[in-house]
Amino acid sequence: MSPNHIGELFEAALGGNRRALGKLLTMVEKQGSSAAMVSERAHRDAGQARVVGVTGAPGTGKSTITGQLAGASGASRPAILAIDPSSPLTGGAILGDRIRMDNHVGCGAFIRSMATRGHAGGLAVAVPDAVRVLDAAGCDPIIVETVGVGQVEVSIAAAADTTVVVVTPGWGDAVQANKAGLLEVADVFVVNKADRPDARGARRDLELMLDLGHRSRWRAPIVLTTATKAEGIDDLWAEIERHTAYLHDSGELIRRRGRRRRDEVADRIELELRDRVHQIVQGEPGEAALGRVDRNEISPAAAAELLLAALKPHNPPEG
Ligand SMILES: Nc1nc2c(ncn2[C@@H]2O[C@H](COP(=O)(O)OP(=O)(O)O)[C@@H](O)[C@H]2O)c(=O)[nH]1
Ligand SMILES: [Mg+2]
Repeated sequence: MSPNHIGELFEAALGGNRRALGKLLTMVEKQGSSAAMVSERAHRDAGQARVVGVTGAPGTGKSTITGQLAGASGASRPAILAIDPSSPLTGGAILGDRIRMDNHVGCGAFIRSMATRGHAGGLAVAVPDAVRVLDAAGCDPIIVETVGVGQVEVSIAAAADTTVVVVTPGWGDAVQANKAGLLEVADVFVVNKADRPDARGARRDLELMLDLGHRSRWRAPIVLTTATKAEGIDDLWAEIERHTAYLHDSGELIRRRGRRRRDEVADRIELELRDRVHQIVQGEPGEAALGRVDRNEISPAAAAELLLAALKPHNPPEG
């Protein structure tokens, strides 16, 4: 793919062409040879959109809320990025999500599902790129839905300007969210399925946990919603906007985005190194060194030392 062609796709995407936008997203999703060029081009124009992460346990209502939020934002070009960490196996679930969202999205939001190919670490670089592409294409807000179960998923959800954590009444959901590390990353809490008994109890549990762990200047508000009836969604959007204003006024937005870029660079290096480690270990030098370990000629430590030489740069990187 030539830079010219990529430039044309961006022009078209900016003009509202969904197919062009879809093509660009496919390129960064695959992280193939064109991804770096797309990322580069997107980075120049990105930084305008509000990025909202929505996370929580499966079935809490994230997709329903996400679809509703896109509408409540009143924006002309909202985008939804639904991340499924367990993909090939649950392709059906993605489709289900899509249909559920489409039912609620009356605002013509651009919706895209993204799956991990191979290891979850790939998402840590593909998702920031996808957000960048949507941003450069003029989408705003960009709402990223992830299942808040693993470390990678939680960190992806937290790589937003505003992170919304969804829990439901009962079953010690708040406690589970705490265990998953979701309490620390929440800027706004949602107790969804407020049509069920004891939604207020769930709010009280959250308040107590927040009292214990509260540190920063921003205290995460708790909003009760019944997403299937669109109840509380306007309040939720209002809290997200209040948080956006806080981010701007406090200077936290600049700090947060800076941290995010630094994390992304580190994630990219880590991913690249991990690939190279696999290549080295599975390649000829690796086989040879491992053979010597098997024959008790050298220790695993010595083998690692030998193979590490292949990773070390001959010249220090240029700043
Ligand atoms: N009773 C009730 N059910 C809801 C509510 N919000 C979502 N649901 C249902 O919960 C199920 C899971 O919703 P979904 O949005 O797919 O959750 P996700 O897995 O977190 O994305 C669906 O059957 C929804 O219709 C709500 O406010 N009240
Ligand atoms: Mg979902």
